[in-house]
Amino acid sequence: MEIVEKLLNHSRLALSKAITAVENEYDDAVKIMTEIYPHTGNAYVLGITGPPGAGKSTLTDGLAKEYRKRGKTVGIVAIDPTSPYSGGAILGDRIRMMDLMSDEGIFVRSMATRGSLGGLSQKTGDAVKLMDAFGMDVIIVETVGVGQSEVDIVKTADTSMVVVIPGMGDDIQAIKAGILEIGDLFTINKADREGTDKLNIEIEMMLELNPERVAWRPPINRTIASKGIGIEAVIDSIEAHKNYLIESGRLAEIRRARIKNEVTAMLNDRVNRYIDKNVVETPEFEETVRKLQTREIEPYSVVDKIVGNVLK
Ligand SMILES: Nc1nc2c(ncn2[C@@H]2O[C@H](COP(=O)(O)OP(=O)(O)O)[C@@H](O)[C@H]2O)c(=O)[nH]1
Ligand SMILES: [Mg+2]
Repeated sequence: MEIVEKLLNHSRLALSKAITAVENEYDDAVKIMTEIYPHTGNAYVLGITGPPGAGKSTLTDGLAKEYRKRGKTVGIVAIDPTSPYSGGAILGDRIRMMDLMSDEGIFVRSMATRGSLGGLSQKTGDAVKLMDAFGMDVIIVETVGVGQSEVDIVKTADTSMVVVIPGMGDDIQAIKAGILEIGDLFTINKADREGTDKLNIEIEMMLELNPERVAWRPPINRTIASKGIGIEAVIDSIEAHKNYLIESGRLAEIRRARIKNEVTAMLNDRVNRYIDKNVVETPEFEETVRKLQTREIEPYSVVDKIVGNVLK
């Protein structure tokens, strides 16, 4: 396909159009992804999650700039609905991003969260693959750590970073549910605020309680992202984690698990669509539901029969 050839030849416009095709499920999206696939698997994927307003986007800006200094190209996929990368950016943020936009080695894209998060997870994966094929060395996926699906998105990264900030009230309790377990590294942003030491101790204690963390102990970094302070140490930690993953053989395992998850999700999606179209949305099914309601039949045999037919 022409668009794929252009993308592989570093056309930013083609990359942008390809992501739009995937995002809106245009007819050529599947064909694009099919042709792109052999060219993927080279980028390092960093997931960043944390509560809204923690400074994830500010931190992402800083990390991207630092990666550029180190000679790496960077793709950014932002799935934060309040992200300054989105159309609803406030002026200050927009200016901040303009900085990044003018650099050819950086490509920023926000994904709309409309529609289901399940679908979003696949679209995010596709956007990452497109940036990967385009040739970005590092791809940063930023998402708000609020729901399970968002956490799942970050889980598929090679390295997952959890951003926390002091003074969130019940500090650790507020973020404990779900997202703390996935952190390969922790960044305490807004370290210019009171409560940073306390939060640091709390995270350390929590990591102490997690017996699974023996081979890799998640480092805790402190940053003041708005001033660009502490960014280099974060990148050093990411590199250290990457080296650990490579040397321990974990990176290959993580990537295998990611592929397995992706293809399983694709299979489920395809089967669900087939059943919706050929079973659920038929007049016979309405009749079946009526008979179930009057207890003329029971659902277990109905399901057995339908699955038997589908498998034929
Ligand atoms: N005081 C302080 N403010 C920060 C820091 N980092 C970011 N901010 C501000 O926090 C607000 C939210 O940042 P943003 O990056 O959009 O957060 P996100 O929702 O996690 O992506 C913005 O006004 C930033 O300027 C920091 O280290 N210290
Ligand atoms: Mg953001």
